[in-house]
Amino acid sequence: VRVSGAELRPMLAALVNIEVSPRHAARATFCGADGTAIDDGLVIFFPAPRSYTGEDVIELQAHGGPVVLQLLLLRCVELGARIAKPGEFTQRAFLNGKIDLAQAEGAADLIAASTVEAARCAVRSMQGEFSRRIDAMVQTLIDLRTLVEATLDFPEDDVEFLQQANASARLEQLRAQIAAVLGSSRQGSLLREGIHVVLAGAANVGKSSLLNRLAGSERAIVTDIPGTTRDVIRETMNIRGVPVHMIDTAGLRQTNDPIEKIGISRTWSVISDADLILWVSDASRPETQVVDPALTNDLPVGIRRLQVVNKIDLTGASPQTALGAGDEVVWISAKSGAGLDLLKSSLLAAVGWADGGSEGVFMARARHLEALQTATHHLDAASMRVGELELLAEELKQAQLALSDITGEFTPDDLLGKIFSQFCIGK
Ligand SMILES: Nc1nc2c(ncn2[C@@H]2O[C@H](COP(=O)(O)OP(=O)(O)OP(=O)(O)O)[C@@H](O)[C@H]2O)c(=O)[nH]1
Ligand SMILES: [Mg+2]
Repeated sequence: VRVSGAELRPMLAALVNIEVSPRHAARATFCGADGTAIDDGLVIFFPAPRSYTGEDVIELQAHGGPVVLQLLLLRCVELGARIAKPGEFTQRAFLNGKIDLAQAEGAADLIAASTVEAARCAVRSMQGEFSRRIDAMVQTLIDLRTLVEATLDFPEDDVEFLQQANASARLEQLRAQIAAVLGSSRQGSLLREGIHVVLAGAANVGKSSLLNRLAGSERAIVTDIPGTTRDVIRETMNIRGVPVHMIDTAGLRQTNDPIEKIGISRTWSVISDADLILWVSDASRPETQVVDPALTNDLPVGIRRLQVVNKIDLTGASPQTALGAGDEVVWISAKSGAGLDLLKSSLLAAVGWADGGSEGVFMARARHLEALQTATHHLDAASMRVGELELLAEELKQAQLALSDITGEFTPDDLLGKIFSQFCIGK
């Protein structure tokens, strides 16, 4: 049980039966209002400002069990506390200047991480690595702006002054830096959100078999009867550290079966939300390899496709990848497992995951990517305006504002509310 607030010493004195020295764990009896013992455990007191939230913090470690913890919580409430809102501890840490917004988000992402790689990236953001990169760019921007504004104030020195100060070169350097951070952040956002992959194709080609093989469990029913899968089946798996939400669907074919028809219409609806479609076909039935033209024509832009030719054990073909007409093609056997490593590599490459592990990758959220893109856009404009000082000054200013958004220097309250409400209670 964790309590944070101003002046918690009186509460501490009422809660435990001993004197507690700051930041030392001590064994204590947790006392009820009438002095009876609620539990026997560890207490740690962090006086302000050296605590997670920057306020006085009391941490009680009890034996657990819902009733004991409930009693302990009620006792704290009796002594003046209230139940925390989701993310409120971290929100206070942010408001008291202990961490910046990107670090707070790193904490939430660490808690929610679903793979080891994702956790590693999140902890780096939480410890401020991402923020430091952003802050360094903001600092460069401030320096550049100071130069430009000074030149504006003393027009007689004008452009030569800027040239002497190497303004263009510094601007170019900054653009390279932001491009690098944006690249690492895109990788990180894959780790955070996971990739949505849909298995689609004709009936009986082995979509469900492939799902089972990749998931390492008999998740979906497999039979030799075409039209086996009807409902959409979802399974989250970890492919080389990247969370992949794999969706198995009903095989697309003409049918009069009313249940299968519903399944096929569900297939179409999940296809439109995917990041990547694996179009599965049967090596021994070439007609299944023709990608449904409806799929090509009606797909929303931005959804990538990979063709997977399955059942190569039947034809004796060897596992390989090649560029077909537009799409990359991978030959595999869900039955023998041949070609699966190739498929995993192609799948990750198709969504932009650079296979080099998570080193240097930042756990970015959509709002970070947006801010980085906005800043890039203004810096691009700035680099074409080096001769027009007023416009240059304005573009640099906008770029700085966009970047500062990431660490939360000027973040509006409603956005803060939204960010912290996504945390769990007690964090
Ligand atoms: N020889 C061989 N058979 C396979 C392979 N993959 C799947 N099969 C067989 O193909 C048949 C259909 O497999 P499923 O995984 O149910 O195919 P599906 O595409 O999900 O079929 P629907 O759900 O009906 O659309 C089953 O008998 C599988 O055992 C493979 O790589 N090699
Ligand atoms: Mg199936």
